[in-house]
Amino acid sequence: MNQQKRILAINDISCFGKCSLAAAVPILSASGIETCMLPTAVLSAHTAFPGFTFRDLTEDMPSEANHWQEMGLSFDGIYSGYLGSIRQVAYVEQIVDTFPCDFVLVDPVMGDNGKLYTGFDEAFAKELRRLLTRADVIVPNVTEASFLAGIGYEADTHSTDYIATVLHALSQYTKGDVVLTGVHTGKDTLGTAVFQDGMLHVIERPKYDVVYSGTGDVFASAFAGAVMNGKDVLNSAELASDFVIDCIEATVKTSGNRNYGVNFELCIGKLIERLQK
Ligand code: PXL
Repeated sequence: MNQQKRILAINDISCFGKCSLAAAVPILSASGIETCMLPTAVLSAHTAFPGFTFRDLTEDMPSEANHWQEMGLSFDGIYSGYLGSIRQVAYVEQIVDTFPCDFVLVDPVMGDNGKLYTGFDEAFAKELRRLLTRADVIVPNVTEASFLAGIGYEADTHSTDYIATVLHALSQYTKGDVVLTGVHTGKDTLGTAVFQDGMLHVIERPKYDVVYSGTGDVFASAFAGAVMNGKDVLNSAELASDFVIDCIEATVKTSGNRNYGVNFELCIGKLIERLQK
């Protein structure tokens, strides 16, 4: 019998830009987890690059899931990220209902720095809320959390009151734990707020002047890998925060363009070490 854990990763293929499945698959592999992929769209490059091509794969999703069902496939975890159309929310819900598993992770990919990414709007945010009810853990950044909660985005430093208000509002929509990334805890610090079993923990790390795209996907993938290896939500969020910092430090040394993402490939060895601790 194959005892290796298997996760279903629902995300796009951005052919260039080191995000989505291009980050999830190698990071989950390094974590010892088999990944079954459900691509939501194929883009020439992620949407921060003007002129990107976009092939919507919504129509393929139900037949792919049907085939897995016919094959008798099962998953230990399901991890959803960037969805290519509003209709995909309902398909992901069906998939979660069809393939019961121990761990459903929803990364409500929609925006960052107070703005929605190209292609998303408030209607999408409202639809995506439904998926939160099926999640064991959600990993929004502060922008995504504010759109989901229907609360204005606070720029600059995020006060403890603001974070508590957002988490409280989100708790209407999910019973799962919330791992809130990109919290500006201070001038020189960046935090991750973990709301686990009613308790709030804040993981604080040094802030870098540079902001790279795709770090949310790197975080969520490392987090998923750690949970699938039996670590609890808080330890997994700490591991993922430290891994993102490893990646940023490696990137600052080797590249400059923020849209090119982080050089996580150079840090895979460190990820494996962190998982073994
Ligand atoms: O990293 C988030 C992300 C995922 N997928 C696509 C994106 C983005 C962010 O811009 O454009 C296609």
